[in-house]
Amino acid sequence: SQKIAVVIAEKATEFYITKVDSETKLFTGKLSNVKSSSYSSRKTRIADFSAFKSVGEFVVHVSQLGSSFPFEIKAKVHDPIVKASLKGFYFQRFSTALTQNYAEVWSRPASSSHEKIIIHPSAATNKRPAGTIISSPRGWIDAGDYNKYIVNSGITTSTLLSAYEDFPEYYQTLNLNIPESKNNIPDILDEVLWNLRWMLTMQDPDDGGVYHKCTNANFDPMVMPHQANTPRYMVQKSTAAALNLAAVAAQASRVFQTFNKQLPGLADSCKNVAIKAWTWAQKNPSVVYDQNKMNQQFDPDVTTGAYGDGNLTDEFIWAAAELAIATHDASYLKGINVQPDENNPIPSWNQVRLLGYYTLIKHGKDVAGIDALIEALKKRILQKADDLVISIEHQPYQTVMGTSVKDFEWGSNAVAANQSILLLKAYRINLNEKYIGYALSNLDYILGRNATGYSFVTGYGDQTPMHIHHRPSEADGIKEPVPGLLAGGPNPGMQDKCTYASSLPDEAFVDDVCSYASNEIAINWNAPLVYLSGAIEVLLNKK
Ligand code: 9MR
Ligand code: 9MR
Repeated sequence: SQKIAVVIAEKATEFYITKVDSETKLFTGKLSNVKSSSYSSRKTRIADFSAFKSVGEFVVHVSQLGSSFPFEIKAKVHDPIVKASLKGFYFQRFSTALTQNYAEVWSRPASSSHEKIIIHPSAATNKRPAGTIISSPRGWIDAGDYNKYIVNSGITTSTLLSAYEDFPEYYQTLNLNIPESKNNIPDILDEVLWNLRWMLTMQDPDDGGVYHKCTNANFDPMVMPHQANTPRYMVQKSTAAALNLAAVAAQASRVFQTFNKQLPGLADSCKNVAIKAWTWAQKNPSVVYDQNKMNQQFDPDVTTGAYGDGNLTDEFIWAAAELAIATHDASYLKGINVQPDENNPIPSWNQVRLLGYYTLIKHGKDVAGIDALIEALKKRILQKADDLVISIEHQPYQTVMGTSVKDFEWGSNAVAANQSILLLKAYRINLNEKYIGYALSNLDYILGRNATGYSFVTGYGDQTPMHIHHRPSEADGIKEPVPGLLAGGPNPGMQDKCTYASSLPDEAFVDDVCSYASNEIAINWNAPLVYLSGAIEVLLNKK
């Protein structure tokens, strides 16, 4: 595939490549014309050595300027990233001990604090009055904190399920060395099950409503999971939570159908859960989670992540799409405006419209009467993909990421990964290989071809975050952070008010544990990295 390096210098004109400990020039090339950044005074030139095809470890040099970090050219070069980013989910598991044979130096004791969850007054019903104790174990902790939020779990779990659905042969062979590796279910699905089983506990079996989150009142201090023992609550049901569970449970029912032997009844119960959650949302279409308002009404106040979202039209589209496919019943789409329009934001925890579109495009042929809709959706996705890449030639790092200043938000690295997923979905529609190259540009961005020079995946790269905002990594006494976790990335919002070396949109990142706005990790950021790196592995090896 394309091999390029970015040289930050206006004057240089040539580059060459050597082995790591050698001066023999193996390849010489001319640098491109100057590219300017729209965010800083930085000028770059591109060293393109795609024509150099030797396998090995090399360095790029520019006379009088310096040398790159060593890098490898070989087949399956992203395979370690796929495995590590998936294994990152194992490290986020709650309620279980991580033992040395799977977790190496990052082993840790189990925590039982999610086995006794108190119904918060905001979530009280006749059958489950405030103070009732229920159990809600398992699941992945959201991020650097020890709480579990249905909304963010939704897109995360769905993205991993989609990675499997889109590339099943690849994931069937992937061994992550997790406790379930020897069962006859692909490891990626075993990992999904750890969270799915938790998500199912978030539904009130009585009315089908879904609690927004399972959380303590205030964020824990920087301690290990088994030391985080303040009371945990089930907080207020919300429409967003119901629709997230409806969508994920419907998708899970489809995926686990073929594993009915290993997991008897799971697919059917997921379908029932999805329908019940959907029915609740139909009856309660606008129960927004507004944490401030809730705190005015109920005690104790809850100050952890809100994942509040005032606009639920996209959640309805996503859940309706998943249910229509899971039940082969197009009537779920009735009464909802599924028609594509101009407004198709890149997926994130509060923008899930495209997740519904991806599913309809892939599986819609199973449902009668929606052919015209699917054609319209395909056109929209292709249009969106073409819009994303329109100015890539002029970009200083030659990445799709960063063409708009809006890309640099809290968790910007997930914006990059989700842009690439969109590009790969476009590739699946018309098989135009240019989209694979564009998608790869953002994987390169995440792994170091960006204005900070950081590879944002812990443990992978020569310059990679050492001080992520992640309680286990901070409290375990091990120098290296838990590996395979994706830091948030540049975020000029700098909401944490830490000291950053730069506030420029593409450079506002600091490798400091203080910085939860640029250097936390989160499950909804790791999942699209799994999808992207896995897809790239599959698609480049096919060529
Ligand atoms: O650790 C918390 C992190 O997981 C959240 O993303 C972040 C924003 O909600 O908040 C962090 O907690 C901080 C709190 O908001 C303010 N006091 C300091 C806490 C972290 O050190
Ligand atoms: O990723 C979330 C980001 O979009 C929000 O702007 C931010 C503030 O509400 O919260 C982020 O999510 C955090 C969550 O609230 C608590 N756990 C850590 C998450 C990642 O920082």
